[in-house]
Amino acid sequence: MAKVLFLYPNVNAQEGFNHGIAALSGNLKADGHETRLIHLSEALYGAQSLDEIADQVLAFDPHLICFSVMSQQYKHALEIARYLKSRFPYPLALGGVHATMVPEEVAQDGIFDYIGLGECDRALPALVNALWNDRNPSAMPNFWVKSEEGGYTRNLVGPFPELATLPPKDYELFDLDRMLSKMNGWMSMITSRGCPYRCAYCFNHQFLARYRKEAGVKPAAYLRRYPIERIINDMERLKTDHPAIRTFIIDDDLFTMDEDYVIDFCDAYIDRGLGTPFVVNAHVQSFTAPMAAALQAAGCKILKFGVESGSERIRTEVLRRKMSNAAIRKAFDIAHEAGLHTSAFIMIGLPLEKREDLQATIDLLAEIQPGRFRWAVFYPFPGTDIHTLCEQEGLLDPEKMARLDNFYEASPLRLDPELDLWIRKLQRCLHWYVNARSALPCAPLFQERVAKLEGLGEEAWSGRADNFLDEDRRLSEDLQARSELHYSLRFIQVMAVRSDYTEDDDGLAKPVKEWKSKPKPSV
Ligand code: B12
Repeated sequence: MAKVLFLYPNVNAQEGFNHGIAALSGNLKADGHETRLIHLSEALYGAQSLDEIADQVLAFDPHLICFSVMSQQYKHALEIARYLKSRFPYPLALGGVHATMVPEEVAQDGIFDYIGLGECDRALPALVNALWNDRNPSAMPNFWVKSEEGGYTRNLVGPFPELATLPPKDYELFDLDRMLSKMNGWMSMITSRGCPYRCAYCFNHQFLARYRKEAGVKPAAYLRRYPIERIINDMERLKTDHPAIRTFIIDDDLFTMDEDYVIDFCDAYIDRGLGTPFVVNAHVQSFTAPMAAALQAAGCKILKFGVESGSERIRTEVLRRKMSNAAIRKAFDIAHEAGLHTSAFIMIGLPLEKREDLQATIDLLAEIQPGRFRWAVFYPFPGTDIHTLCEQEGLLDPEKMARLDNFYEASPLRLDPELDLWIRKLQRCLHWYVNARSALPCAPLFQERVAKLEGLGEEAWSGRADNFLDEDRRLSEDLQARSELHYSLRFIQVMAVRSDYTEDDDGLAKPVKEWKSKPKPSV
């Protein structure tokens, strides 16, 4: 049968598992095909040159090479694909979120023979079967197929796959033990697909719009779950085969959509004696006390909420994320009363955001006191409504956008220089501002520090920025010694954790040792 090679450019990004590839590989294997993976991750395997990649490709001698990409990794995929094309005759396919959001841009580059749109669980095996049996692949659903003349036949997407009918995921295509040792034993799981919200910065509104238009899918059909039994079986087997698993991170867009489901899942988790701590994503609008109690009883270690901004105006008008500050407070209170450790996701540098909006974000964090908060500098993904808004407002700076392949460093938008400088300061020190505005006894100390930060101009700040990690660690150690509650940077450079949170065998939340901000090209 056919040999299919997956290439995952997981470059200068959070390293880890890819559920799309695992699902596709499982589907191909169910049809009898052979699969292999080249996982490009400088964090996991070190940088690999184009020639090293080409050698591995040649050694497998595949019938089809499948790239899976998100937007910020597309440029890496393109570079590798161009190189492979210059050396080998293997047909190239590209899929993943980026291909679905902006297939026109991918088609314009003209490198890929097949552009996969949407969920290709059954569409990819259908394509491979056609290629293997020498059938004409040009009418394959979900694929834009390159013709001999260079244009593309643009086929429509088919209906969403039904999750319960899909073959098992091929978890073992990845080197899980290597990943687990690098990621402190965290194993990613997905229990559902789809989201009921249509936030302007997320891919979901566009993704569903294509399915509505091309396949006549109703919005309700977008939300699908794997049977609980199947997920629990997967978790059990993974734990047996990989004793290094210490935490399951349930990466669904939204795990807490439905109270009955959450309770049933938690009951099954307890009944089967899984016992491994787990982490879930929640939404303040649909979070309830019975959910909190069930999650707490089953061993939920972190409950993550998207807060994004403390400004109701920004959330409503720019992000299309309608929820009141009162709803946010209530959800965090419910979680804290149940004894859950909470996390708030935050974005800074949003389009049309003013100084007072950023101040509202700081104030809301100081007030709700999440267990931790994690922030990103806003990056507009192509194909989203917020990308269009940025374009209309003249905020897009193509040069900055092309340079950045992460959202840790700086804003890719054209911003007022004073605001831009403040955003760069907040990118490193957001938690100092939150400490300063909180009701914690450490507040006056941080107010003093923040006042000094505020006085720094462009040059003085750039001299200081890289030393901030050490400064933060030293200050945190002093405060810890005095048992003064505060937020400090832990685990990664864009996450602040309350100092009374403990984790791991040594009982400590790990301080951050280095900035992960410089691009480390792997190709
Ligand atoms: C879990 C998750 C992660 C996990 C695991 C990543 C993974 N790929 O599985 C981790 C934490 C590692 C992660 C990291 C990142 N993520 Co993430 N992540 C998600 C999340 C919540 C679920 C992904 C998922 O498993 N979906 C289910 C699977 C089955 O779908 P899928 O992967 O898209 O695959 C299907 C199709 O795309 C297609 N397909 C996929 N590959 C291919 C290849 C071919 C050839 C074909 C034909 C088809 C095809 O078929 C698959 C099966 O149906 C999504 C949101 C979402 N709901 O998709 C965000 C999302 C994908 N992530 C996003 C981002 C931005 C990131 C990061 C950049 C964040 C960071 N700070 O570094 C990194 C980038 C990692 C990288 N690529 O190197 C954005 C991407 C936006 C964009 N336009 O690029 C998303 C869409 C969230 C959002 N808000 O919009 N992420």
